[in-house]
Amino acid sequence: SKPPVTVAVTGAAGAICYSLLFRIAAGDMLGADQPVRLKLLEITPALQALEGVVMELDDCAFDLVESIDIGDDPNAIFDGANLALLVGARPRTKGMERGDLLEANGAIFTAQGKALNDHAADDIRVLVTGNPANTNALIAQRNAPDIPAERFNALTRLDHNRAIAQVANKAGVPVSAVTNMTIWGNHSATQYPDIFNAKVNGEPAFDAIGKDLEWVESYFLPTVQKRGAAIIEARGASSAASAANATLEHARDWLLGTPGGNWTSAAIPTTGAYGIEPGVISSFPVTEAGGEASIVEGLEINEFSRARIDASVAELREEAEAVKQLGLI
Ligand code: NAX
Repeated sequence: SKPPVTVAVTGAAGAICYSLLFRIAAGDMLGADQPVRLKLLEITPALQALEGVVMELDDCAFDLVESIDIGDDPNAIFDGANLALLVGARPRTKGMERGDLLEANGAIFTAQGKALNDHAADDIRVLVTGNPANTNALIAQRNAPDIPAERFNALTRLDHNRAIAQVANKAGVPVSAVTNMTIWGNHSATQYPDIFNAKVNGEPAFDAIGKDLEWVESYFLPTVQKRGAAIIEARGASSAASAANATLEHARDWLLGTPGGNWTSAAIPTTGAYGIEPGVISSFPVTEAGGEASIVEGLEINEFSRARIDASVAELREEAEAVKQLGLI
């Protein structure tokens, strides 16, 4: 059988991981023939709860799981990791300003970036789900100078999947008919889901929704941008199973490849493509194979899209500037 892949996951006792870990262990991420070693990081007060999660993983007797280690030291947990899924983060609590949030997460992601730099395997790939995901990924990246910069991604796949679901519903087609969706920019309310380059049954998605610009502007964009808040409102808790699914799909496509003729959305270090200068981690349309992502170049960006992409990238630059001022990068 194949040699095992070592997967480190942070925030392992949290809500997203309560779904994510079981699906990784079942083979949904790396395949039904790929054994995994799980290394799970939590903060000290959550280790007892994590022990309970591990008891449940044990009780599934997943054939693919070779070992499970837990701990509160990132240096030990990231040791030998081939893939790190950074899900744990400090949530925004009442009265917390944006600067406080960036600072609290800065402490986490500087330490984790350094630990990855010093201990992860040479082929390490790092995906940040914990919010503010793009800027947390930037902080980790800048604190890991020995790891190639493009190995740090942030999650916008949930936004991507949400956008597909909305277009499918409007066009009256199954989700499988919707392809070539793109989320541009930040995983925040400024993100831009691009219907103009998306397709429905291979034809322009904008045509398939009856060229209804009013729907795009007043319903589609805000629904995708504010979906997280709508889930909290309805469920009384933030999206967990769908966020776990998106994290898993991002990692799967990154390592195993995107299907031909389609692309996905991933927040990756900017390269200058589409006039977006290096220095932030922004979402793009990407094709992937064997752990490498390439931006899909040459898509037409209309004026409506351009303004919104630029606004979201401007927000990313503000966040990067704020963490620079705090001395985190
Ligand atoms: P939970 O609060 O249920 O779990 C987070 C866990 O992380 C907790 O158990 C906590 O103890 C742990 N943790 C905190 N600091 C840590 C550290 N330094 N090292 C290791 N573990 C640490 O949150 P959950 O619902 O699982 O969400 C996790 C993160 O995902 C949050 O930051 C959330 O905002 C973010 N999300 C990102 C999404 C995206 O699309 N990028 C969507 C879903 C979600 O909102």
